[in-house]
Amino acid sequence: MTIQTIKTAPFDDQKPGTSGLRKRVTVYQQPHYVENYIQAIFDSLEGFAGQTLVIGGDGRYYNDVAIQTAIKIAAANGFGRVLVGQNGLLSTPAASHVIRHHKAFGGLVLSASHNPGGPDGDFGIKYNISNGGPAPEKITDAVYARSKVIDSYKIVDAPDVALDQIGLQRSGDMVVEVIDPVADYAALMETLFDFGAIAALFAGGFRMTFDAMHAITGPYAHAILEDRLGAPKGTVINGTPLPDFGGGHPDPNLVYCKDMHDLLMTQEGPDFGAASDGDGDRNLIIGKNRFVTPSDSLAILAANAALAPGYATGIAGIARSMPTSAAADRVAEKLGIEMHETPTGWKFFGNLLDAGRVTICGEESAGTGSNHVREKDGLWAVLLWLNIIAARKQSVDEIVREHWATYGRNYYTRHDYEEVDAGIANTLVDDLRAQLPGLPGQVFDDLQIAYADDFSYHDPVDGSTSAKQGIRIGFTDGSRIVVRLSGTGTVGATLRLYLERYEAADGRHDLETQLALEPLIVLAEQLSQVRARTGRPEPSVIT
Ligand code: VG1
Ligand code: CO
Repeated sequence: MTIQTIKTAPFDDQKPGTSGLRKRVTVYQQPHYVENYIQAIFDSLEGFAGQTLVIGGDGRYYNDVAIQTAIKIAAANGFGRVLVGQNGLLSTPAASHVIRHHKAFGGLVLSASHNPGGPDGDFGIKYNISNGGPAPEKITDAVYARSKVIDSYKIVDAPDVALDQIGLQRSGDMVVEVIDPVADYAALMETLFDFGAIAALFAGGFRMTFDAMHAITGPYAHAILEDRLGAPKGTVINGTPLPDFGGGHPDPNLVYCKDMHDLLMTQEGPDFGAASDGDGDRNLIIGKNRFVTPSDSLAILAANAALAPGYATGIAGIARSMPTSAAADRVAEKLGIEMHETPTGWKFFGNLLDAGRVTICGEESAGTGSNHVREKDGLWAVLLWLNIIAARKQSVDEIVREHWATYGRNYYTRHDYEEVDAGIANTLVDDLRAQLPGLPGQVFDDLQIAYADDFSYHDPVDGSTSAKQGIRIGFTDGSRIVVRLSGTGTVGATLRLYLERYEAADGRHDLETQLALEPLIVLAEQLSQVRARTGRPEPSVIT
């Protein structure tokens, strides 16, 4: 076997964000860009000689090229075995499961999640550790530091692997095993949920539509929903992964899934609609005449988890990202279990899950998951919803209304201002931060500020601190305004404004969300001047 050491010069922009290194495909296509980054990852790890590395991605443009490169660099660096999904495919949650199930040292997840794909779209690489979860900041910081000084990488001079052929091959001295991307994951789902009850639901005429958005969940949804659970053929739409996602934007929100939403608001439409994003870790849940806000979905799934066999003994605790609404907190309080508030990004849930302190985690960005893997999991959320619907024999709308009548409702919305000038966005956040000390106690109409801070997280398991995780302005009635900058964008800056108001169990639960939050929207503008400073009359996306 020939191991080549190739001289290279560092790039200055290989800083992993909220979820790996995401860049335009054209950035990744620069000579040595992929090689440098993967070598920087391996240079930041210890003890992987002879161990297993999992590789898979969401099938987007450049997946195939980057995977062949990754395999050759892994072989040259001394990994003993690579497990790779057939045709390079693995959803993010399935990759997490494969890492855990096969006791791998770690894995490379190739995805830019919900960002568009294709030659002009985005690409991404993320490293996950042996627990199956995204590498913690200690590692991502080390990777970035290494990437700034790297001067060579190692690669084997070997032919490409036939990614379409399941079974054993070699790259240099390293074993490469091409695996069925769905089998392990589908088997895991079967241990968690009452497949018999869900199959009976479909057999009884319950109808759903699942939009895989031409992305990774197609093969998983076909295999699980249609083949195993007996949902009629055609239940899964856009089920074949395409390198450019059919030209679409694989983000399962009300903007890109508007047609499904509108269908669910009609009498003729199905009973249940769901979708997942590019890499399969997000979920959209819509019942007939009822869109479920991700923050509410987290709370409802946690409150009802014990109805599924995998969680029948109850859950240990719940964790949510800071901008996610406090709806889940009320469930934790009632169940008498731990509740944790973490910074945005799944990597912060890993320690809590590993320590057994929480079972269910979620983010307002349509991510929910549990201790079954260490990533959020779109299909898992869909299956838990189906299990709950089957067990409670109620519609989504009834389940949501009963939840509010028990716990109260947290009206919630997120306003995104995408691709704004990075300088303006940073100054805006700096100026807002400077105002924080003077805000507590101030009254605006009937809203009184109780606290105002820049969120700093102290991990109770490893003792680490992550500062500057977003600005929180909390009010005495439980309302909140949160402002933070996205860490996943690839062009300019994206400002996220999160707004929340609590309405008690006996209060009004049928207001239109944007109207219910109007006073907070106005106050947020007054304090932050997002619209004035960016010159944007309205948000690019409202979720
Ligand atoms: C966004 C979401 C965050 C999510 C992250 C990755 O990050 O807000 O909740 O974990 O995307 O999700 P940011 O920094 O842009 O706000 V995914 O589905 O892109 O892996
Ligand atoms: Co995703």
